[in-house]
Amino acid sequence: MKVALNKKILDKNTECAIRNKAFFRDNKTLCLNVISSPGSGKTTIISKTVTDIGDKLKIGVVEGDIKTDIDAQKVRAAGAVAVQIETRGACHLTAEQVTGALSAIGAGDLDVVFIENVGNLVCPSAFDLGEQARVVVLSVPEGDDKPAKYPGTFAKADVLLINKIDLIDYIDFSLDRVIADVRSLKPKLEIFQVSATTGEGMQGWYDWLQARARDFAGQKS
Ligand SMILES: Nc1nc2c(ncn2[C@@H]2O[C@H](COP(=O)(O)OP(=O)(O)O)[C@@H](O)[C@H]2O)c(=O)[nH]1
Ligand SMILES: [Mg+2]
Repeated sequence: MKVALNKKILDKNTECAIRNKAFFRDNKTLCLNVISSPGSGKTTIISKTVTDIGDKLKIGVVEGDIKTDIDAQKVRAAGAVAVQIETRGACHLTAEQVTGALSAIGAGDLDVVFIENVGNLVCPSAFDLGEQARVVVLSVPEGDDKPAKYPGTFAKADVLLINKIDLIDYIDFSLDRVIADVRSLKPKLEIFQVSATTGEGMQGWYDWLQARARDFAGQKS
């Protein structure tokens, strides 16, 4: 006899991600999962965001790295409350690790939590952490072929920050190609061209972030 099982059997990460998402929803805390190659500028973007609009949004950061708390120290220096997760070799964060980090930053009292994932364009995209949106960073020196080579990560993004735009005149990088490639993967992707070091283009990102945080908080009241 065959028995039809309509209930999807969830893996442990998905179960934790669902719980995290409910936590963020109940507390009106917008959670963003930030994914990119190492060195594209995740920490610099988060730090600059905290410096520039930390008076308008209460921001916390969950940092993921294989080793060290260097990035947690950097974002704390910018004024954010932060906790570091050392994955000790793992190439991505898990939803369970994020659950364990939330009380350390008092996430329930924050407007925005950034999760800076372990740097790479492969593994993090396969693991839901319970975030409301994914922010993928691609920096100009990495080359314009990355969306074509790593489509899975870009197809799941909600926002693309093309960082280090200050270097565009010095590097062979076609913005047109990147934009066409990512739009073919995700037509509604929000794209901002920014420089986290000069501040160029950052206002558009801040406007998006503040509007999204406001809408998210409003939806649940
Ligand atoms: N020229 C330039 N350098 C940047 C920019 N953003 C970050 N960097 C530099 O890129 C390096 C890596 O940045 P980091 O934020 O640590 O990258 P992460 O590994 O993605 O967190 C650092 O030396 C930053 O100063 C930018 O917009 N322009
Ligand atoms: Mg970093």
